[in-house]
Amino acid sequence: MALKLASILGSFGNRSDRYMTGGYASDVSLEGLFDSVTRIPELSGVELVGTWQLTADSVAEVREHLARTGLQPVSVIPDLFATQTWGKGSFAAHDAGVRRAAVDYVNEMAVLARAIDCPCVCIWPGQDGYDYPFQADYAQAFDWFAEGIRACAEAAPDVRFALEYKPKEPRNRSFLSTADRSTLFVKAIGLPNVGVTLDVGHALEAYESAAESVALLQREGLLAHVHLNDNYRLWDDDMIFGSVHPVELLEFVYWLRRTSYDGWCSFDQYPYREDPVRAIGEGAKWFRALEAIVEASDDDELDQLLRRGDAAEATAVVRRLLLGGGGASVDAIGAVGGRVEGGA
Ligand SMILES: [Mn+2]
Repeated sequence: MALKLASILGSFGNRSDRYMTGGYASDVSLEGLFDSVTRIPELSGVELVGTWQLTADSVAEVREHLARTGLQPVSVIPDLFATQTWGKGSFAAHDAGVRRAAVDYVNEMAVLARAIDCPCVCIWPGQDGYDYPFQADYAQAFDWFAEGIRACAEAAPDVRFALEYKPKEPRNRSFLSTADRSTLFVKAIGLPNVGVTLDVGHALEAYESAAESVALLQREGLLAHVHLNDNYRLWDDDMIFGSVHPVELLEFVYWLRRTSYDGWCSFDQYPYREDPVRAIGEGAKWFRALEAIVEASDDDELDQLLRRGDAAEATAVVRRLLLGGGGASVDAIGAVGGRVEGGA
């Protein structure tokens, strides 16, 4: 079964950074954004960001475009990062008024999500973190953050809240930084409709094995949403999925399948200088290609591979899966594995 693929809608619009503040392209209308997504046949869903695409004023127009294109609303991402109110934090801001405003705003976004029949609110608390030593009371911030998310999740028990971790940027250090810490946060919140968004690029940047993070989050029943991209590991480059780390991403896709993940996988690429339809379309082809390799592989063989834990055999199997018959044959690998198996 192929996993459902979507994209963040704004990636098809103008893209800016702190140098090219006006953006590398031109602004695109909501209609144009939706039309771009329909040009990638692998995609069947979209994610909408508050302020930029989904507000009380735009909800009727969004509904029209969803109906017109047949695209599914996958998640709504409250804008907790691009509005000046949140410049020094949202759920974990020092200012109690800002913390209350974050809860109120996310409550409103849950209502808008319902209004477009979207089951998930993906919370990326990008401004909740710190930049300098002695700037944050870490224990207090943890409690503030958990209290705020708990209030939102209790107010909308029919909506799934997926917390997206990222080690840094825009803050030098984020509070919600890793899969492990996200697990701690979600367990402290203790509500069934709160889970985790695994952005594969954020996992790489956090020096995680994205596959291991899938395994951990699925073991805890917490994997609620997935974002797809790639990077060079030092920064959230948001590059074409598969372009830099095909071996690790093969393992990542394998573990999505092995743990029976059946949620959405949504592209969170940010093609600064590339044509978005081509760049995100290429990511979709990489995902489907890796998925096809996993589909065609022998489940028992890979089970046994993991059981044996033999490094050279593991790389030989990866080489064969990715590069085909030019590598070691299955039989040759089996001979190595067979010898080890006797002692296991
Ligand atoms: Mn993301």
